[in-house]
Amino acid sequence: MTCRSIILFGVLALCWQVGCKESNKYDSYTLIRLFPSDSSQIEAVKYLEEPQHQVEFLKRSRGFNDSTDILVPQGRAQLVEDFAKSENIQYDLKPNYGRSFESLERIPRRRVLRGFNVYEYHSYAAILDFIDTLANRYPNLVEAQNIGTSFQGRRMKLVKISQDHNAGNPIIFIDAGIHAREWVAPAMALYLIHRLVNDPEARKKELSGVDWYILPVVNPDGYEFTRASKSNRMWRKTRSKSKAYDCFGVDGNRNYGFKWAVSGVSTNPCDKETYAGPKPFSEPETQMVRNIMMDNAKRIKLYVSLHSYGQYLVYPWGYTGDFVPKEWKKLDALARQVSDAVEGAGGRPFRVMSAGQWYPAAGGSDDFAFGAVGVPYSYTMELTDGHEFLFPEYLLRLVLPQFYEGFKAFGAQIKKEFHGSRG
Ligand code: 0X9
Ligand code: ZN
Repeated sequence: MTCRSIILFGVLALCWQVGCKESNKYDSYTLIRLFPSDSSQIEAVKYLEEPQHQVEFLKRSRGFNDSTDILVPQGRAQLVEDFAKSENIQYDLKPNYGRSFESLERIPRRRVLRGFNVYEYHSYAAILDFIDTLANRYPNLVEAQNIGTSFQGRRMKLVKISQDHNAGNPIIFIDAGIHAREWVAPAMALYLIHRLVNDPEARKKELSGVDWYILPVVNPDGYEFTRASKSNRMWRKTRSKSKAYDCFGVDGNRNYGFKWAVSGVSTNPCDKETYAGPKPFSEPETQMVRNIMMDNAKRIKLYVSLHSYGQYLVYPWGYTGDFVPKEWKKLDALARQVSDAVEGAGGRPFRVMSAGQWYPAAGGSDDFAFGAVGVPYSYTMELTDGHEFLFPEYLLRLVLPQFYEGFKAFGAQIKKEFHGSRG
């Protein structure tokens, strides 16, 4: 080892232990929460979506008791404030937003001796390890199916939990983490796996007559990217490389092949948020989810895509807010049952509506499952509200068990309606 490499190694080791100051472009950004209260104010806020304002939209509001949250670079916050004042829109501010990014949660911890703590955020390698360990320990209950590799070559595994894989039971298919920065979604999927496998009650109820297929991280490349540095923490898309431009990533939830790109998408590969991709299913990650759906089309009775944040539970259509499917009452009623169950466990209720009534955006997995595959119940679940995408790790212990009650309600309905009905 040369003298220089010894010093470098020493510095890295020290950083690993005490944490080093990492430059983060979001340190100087301001989080602005706008509270538009009627449709004309909601309409006015759309003006900020024009690219010259350099505003990043974290969450859109429908106007009732909810905020539109945006991140604004240094020097532009005043313009947005002036705009809000001129439109009479209430707002609040959080300057130096990036300073609140927690770095500890990304430091690899020594987990080998402690096992896998479901109330922590994990690396993708640790997640795969957890899945393999369960599949080895409970071979009759858990199957880890290899479904392919991500753009950057990460292995993807579908976790199939069933007391009888040959019984042809109705399937509940859950995925999470299509959006890289929404860390609480994979955490929920992993907690769900943990409860279904380790809670003896689940074998008597949730797993009796119903199979659960869970894909905990749809976009592992993006997920690992958000873990790599603080300035990557707000990444949303995949990490594929655009052929024509020097830009990366597609919004996986605009990439599904049903009414692709008809609303709420960007056609610019360099757009940070909602680029729909060069064509439907351009991404290996969305192709894999599509294949799971198509291969099990007859048996999947419920599909839930886990996202964060905003505490919304929305159903098709997402591509339009002008109308809802004729089955909307059933979709709406089950969503309300789930919301009630979560509230009954001390959690916050969900805002229930069609996705398009929240804001229209085409190419979502929920619309594809419902419209193209024929899954009778299909939802996008936006977990948590407050803390934006930075939901603190210490609160997982509180909210994950509350959300689990919602999944029990989902399970009960699917069993009641479809068990024994065969397709
Ligand atoms: O915009 C999205 O993809 C989802 N919200 S998020 O903040 N997690 O990005 C909502 C998707 C709802 N479904 C459809 N629009 N199809
Ligand atoms: Zn999302």
